[in-house]
Formats: sequence, structure tokens, C-alpha cells
Amino acid sequence: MNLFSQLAVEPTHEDIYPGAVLMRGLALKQDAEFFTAVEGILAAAPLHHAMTPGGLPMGVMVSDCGTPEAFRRRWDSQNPAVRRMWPAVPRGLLEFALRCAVRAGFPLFRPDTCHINRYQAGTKLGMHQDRHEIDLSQPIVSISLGLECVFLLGGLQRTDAAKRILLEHGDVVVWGGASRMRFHGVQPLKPGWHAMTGPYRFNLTFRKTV
Ligand code: MD3
Ligand code: FE
Repeated sequence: MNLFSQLAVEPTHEDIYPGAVLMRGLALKQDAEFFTAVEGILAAAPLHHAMTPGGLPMGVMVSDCGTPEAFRRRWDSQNPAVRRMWPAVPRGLLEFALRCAVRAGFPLFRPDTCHINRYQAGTKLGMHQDRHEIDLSQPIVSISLGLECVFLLGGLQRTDAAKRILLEHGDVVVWGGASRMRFHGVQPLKPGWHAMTGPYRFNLTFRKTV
């Protein structure tokens, strides 16, 4: 654990690359409120295994909340895990995501979904681009809760060298502009225990998808 980041009085503001802003600890003051909101979402929209484009189950478990319009765009008659309408994005989370985007220089961010990833020991996320959203001028806001991970941030080509970034409980990253289409992934999670989330890491990503 990076003790410095947990003890810092003020959140940081680090430009990793143009358009990629890391604000360590920005969610710490409201971490319990946010985790309670996550538990509420998961009660209404249970976690299920993410599927590869080829239809194979992935290690990471996922859920979503958001608007009916966003749900309709994502709804997949082939995927029995997602039958029910999504719950709305909880107001506290939505307002926080908007404030994060403004801080990072994206005052026009209008998210319609919050996607939840849950990792446990050994779960990884291979290098990929997020290209399913329609309006790529809109950034993605991400909040990490629970166990730390090593995040890999690459370039616009899959083979570009990647930076390794430690993401810890309470860290917020905004990805937009020239960094929106960077390849990225998560290294296999190390086993551990977090006082709030137990053996898990949660990542919330707020997006505009419609
Ligand atoms: C970097 N999630 O759900 S944070 C994903 O930690 C995803 O669970 C990771 O990648 C996680 O798709 C990473 C979010 C993130 C989202 C979009 C990005 C990082 C990004 C776009 C460009 C660069
Ligand atoms: Fe991604």
C-alpha cells in the first residue's frame, strides 16, 4: 500500500498524459456512501461474469446502472444475465462523477450509465480500447474502491509500451480527449483484504453511451 497517498490531506491532480487525469484519494471522504450505493445497485442488478466478444466468460464480474435509453442500447437478447431494467445511477454517485469531470477539464460530461467491475485475487483485464460509446468527445470517469491494482495505460496501438499505475481505494481517474482511445488493462489482482470491500476491488466507470 502507498501510505503517502492514503495520508495525503489533499487529493492529487496528476496529468498522466494529455486528457488523462489522476486524482488520488478524491473519493475517500465519501467512500462509505459510495460503497453503500454500489451495494444497492448490485442488489437490484446482480453481478455476472463479463463475456468476451467471442462469448467466453471473463474473470471480472460486472453490473450496470443507468437510463432506460442506455439499457436499451446495451440489452442483448442472447445474454440471460441482463433481463431486468437497470436501476438508476444513484444521485450521489452521479453528482460526484460530474464534479470529477469538471475538475479534469470536461464540464460538458453527461453520463448515462455507471458500469461496475468487481475483481478478486487473480482477476485481470487484458489490454483493450473502450470504443463502444458513440460520442468519443465525452470522457470516462473511473472510481476505484477496495483492493489496489496495477493499471496498465498504453498508447493508441496495442503494441505501444504501457505505463504501470497503482490505483488504490478512493482514487479517481478521468480519461478523455487525446487519451480516450488509449489501450489499457489491469494486471492480475494480488490477494488481500480491504476493510470496506473484503477480498475485492471495485471499479466504477461513468460513461455517456447514447
Ligand atoms: C483508460 N476498467 O471497464 S478504469 C473497463 O479498472 C475498464 O476496471 C478498468 O477498462 C478497471 O473498460 C479501468 C477505466 C478506464 C476506462 C476507459 C479508459 C480507463 C481508460 C479509456 C482510455 C484509457
Ligand atoms: Fe476499458
